[in-house]
Amino acid sequence: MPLFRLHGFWLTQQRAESVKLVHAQFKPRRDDVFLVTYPKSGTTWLKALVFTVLNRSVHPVSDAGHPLLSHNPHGLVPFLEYPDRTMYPVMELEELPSPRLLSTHVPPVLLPSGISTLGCRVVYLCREPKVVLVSTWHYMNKRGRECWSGGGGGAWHYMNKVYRDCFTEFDRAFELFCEGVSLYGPIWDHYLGYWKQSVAEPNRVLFLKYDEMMADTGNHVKRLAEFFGDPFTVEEESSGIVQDIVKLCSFENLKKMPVNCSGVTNPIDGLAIENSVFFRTGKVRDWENHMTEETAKKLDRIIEEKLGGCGLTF
Ligand code: PAP
Repeated sequence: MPLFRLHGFWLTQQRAESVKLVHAQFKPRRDDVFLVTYPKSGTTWLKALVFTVLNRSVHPVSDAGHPLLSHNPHGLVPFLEYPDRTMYPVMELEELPSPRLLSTHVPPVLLPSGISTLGCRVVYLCREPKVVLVSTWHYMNKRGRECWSGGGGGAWHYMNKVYRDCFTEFDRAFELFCEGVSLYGPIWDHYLGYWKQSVAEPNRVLFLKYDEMMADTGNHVKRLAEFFGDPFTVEEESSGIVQDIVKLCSFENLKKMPVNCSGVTNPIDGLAIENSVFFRTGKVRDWENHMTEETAKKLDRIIEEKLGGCGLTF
């Protein structure tokens, strides 16, 4: 896929245009909350969890009309840079009422500067890099296949031909990833940028890991509520709300919901995406099915070296 470097990060031309527009035009508000991820690091899950925690008084978790029962999490927490901002103006975000819950995949250098100067809260979720690569590879292949079989416009035919040619070979995707060439990559610079921010400003930037969240989701739900200055009360805890949130947002529960089995979410680059593509296996060690121990060690070594003893490990 033709990628371009913007401030050290790889983006498609279309994505770069969108990101530049956001950088120039988006006006952060002090009470905005941003969910930030490298793609395929658990964005959908984080959106579900934070939306539910923050809106628990307006939308009780056990409510039969809870928005997560009828919406994919991406439909509840808009991205800054999607859909394509050359077609869907950044101004659309200005119409949202405060406090806004928004998300993005951009690295710190491409975030509108007001986000840090105003002190907006950021939750960053990262994931073991080998699994991110595997998840990305499946996603690209699936979307490419779907569009080839389902038809689509000229631009999509072009994009999908590119996906098909470049991404069906896992080995090639692995090589590129190791060179730092992937959408929003290098992944290590993305991780490092937010890691440093979380160390410098722990009350503003919360840094989470997918595997740890999977191992003890309940504790992470509590951490999120505390981070937003709205911890669960004793009454809430004894009512079992934390467990209810964990269950509502779990991979198994969301995956089987009709809206996520057959629905489509808001357009990315002008074309709707099937919600089911956001739910594949939700496993923590899925790389084992795709690479040998030796190959895995190669990427581990690169990641270790690039993170350079900053304290972030996988
Ligand atoms: P995005 O970055 O493209 O928006 P994102 O949600 O990060 O999507 O990627 C999807 C991954 O999150 C999938 O991982 P997999 O390919 O390894 O399976 C998907 O299964 C996983 N995922 C989606 N929802 C959940 C969830 N509720 N709990 C855990 N993992 C989830």
